[in-house]
Amino acid sequence: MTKFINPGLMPTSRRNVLRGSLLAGAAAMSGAGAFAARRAPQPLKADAVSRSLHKAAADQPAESTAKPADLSGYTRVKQDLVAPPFAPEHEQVATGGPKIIEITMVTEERLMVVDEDTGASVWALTYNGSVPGPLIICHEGDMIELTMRNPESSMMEHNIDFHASTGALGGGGLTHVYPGEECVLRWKATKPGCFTYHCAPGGAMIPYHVAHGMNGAIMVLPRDGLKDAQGNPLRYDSIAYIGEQDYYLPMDENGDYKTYAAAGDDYADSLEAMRTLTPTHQVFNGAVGALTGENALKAKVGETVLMVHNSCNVDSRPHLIGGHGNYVWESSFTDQPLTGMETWFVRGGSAAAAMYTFEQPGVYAYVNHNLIIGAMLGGTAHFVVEGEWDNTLMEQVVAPRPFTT
Ligand SMILES: [Cu+2]
Repeated sequence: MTKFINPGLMPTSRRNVLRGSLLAGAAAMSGAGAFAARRAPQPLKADAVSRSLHKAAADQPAESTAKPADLSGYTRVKQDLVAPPFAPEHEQVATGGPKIIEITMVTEERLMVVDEDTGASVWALTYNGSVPGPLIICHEGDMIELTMRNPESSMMEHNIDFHASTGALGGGGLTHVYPGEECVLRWKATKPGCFTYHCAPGGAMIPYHVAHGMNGAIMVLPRDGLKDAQGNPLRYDSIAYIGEQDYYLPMDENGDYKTYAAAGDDYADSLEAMRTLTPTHQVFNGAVGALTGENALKAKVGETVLMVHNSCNVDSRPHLIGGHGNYVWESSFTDQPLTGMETWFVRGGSAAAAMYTFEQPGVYAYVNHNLIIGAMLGGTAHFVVEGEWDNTLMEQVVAPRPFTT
């Protein structure tokens, strides 16, 4: 049955819209996509009329000539997602055949303190309550089957665009969920590497949601694991998952950060602040100090850490002060890794991985080496490393003392 879903544009069917075939192209990015036209993005809860329109469209019989996916040969497993900076349980080298990995995400809107010193706060838009959203890990050839739920208490619609996936705006066209709705999306991970994912409801709502924390990363490992340029296996002992988040928090005429009663109430003020392209904060894992002090990352001398760095919106230049990126994958895991890097690059709209084996104990600062961002906007994490000092690598031959000429 054909339904006129987006009056004034073109007749279509529910299934065509679900497949995202109408969403490809610039129109969708400007907010004029099929969903955006039918269910205009808005900061407040969907009104009754638009919700019933959506329900009516959902009741239409699906029309498609596409063949059902052949799922034979896949094993179903569940992956329990965990909050950053941790990684879910996973194998570095895949055993058995390809898997359908079932995950669940809840789109949670929550008030978060960004900087305790100034009282800056944000109604964060999140996947599973954290900024960044949880790290997902699979192997090339696996399928991700995501159940996404938007609680009835939410003020906004949400969706998800996986940069690692293929088609339908990265799944964004198939996953718009209003408060009280859920959806299931399955997609095949065909490209090994680290990739960002983010909410993309349409128009200015895309950067609004991303700049309110609604982004995260997936790591798609080669089935036989990571390798160096000669094909030798590279293994890590632990993962540190770091999400760089730029915030544009509105201030009042006195220069104090404004507070809002509910998610979305800051929409107009935020858009004005975002237009400056000048973040008030650029933090790791949601807030100033989220990965320093008591929250610092822990490691031991001899431990190999894989640092997975997600930056959905802004370019970043991570640097481990006192250490290096022994192996760095800014692009596909099938590309040869960069080696011995002092600073590496995370393109805004992507995620990258860097591997390092700690050789000295002490505190290492992992920073955005735009040091204005690292030191003044919040882009710093700390590794606290235990172990024995190696005087061959470094020794304080003379401690600071007065001198005479
Ligand atoms: Cu969203």
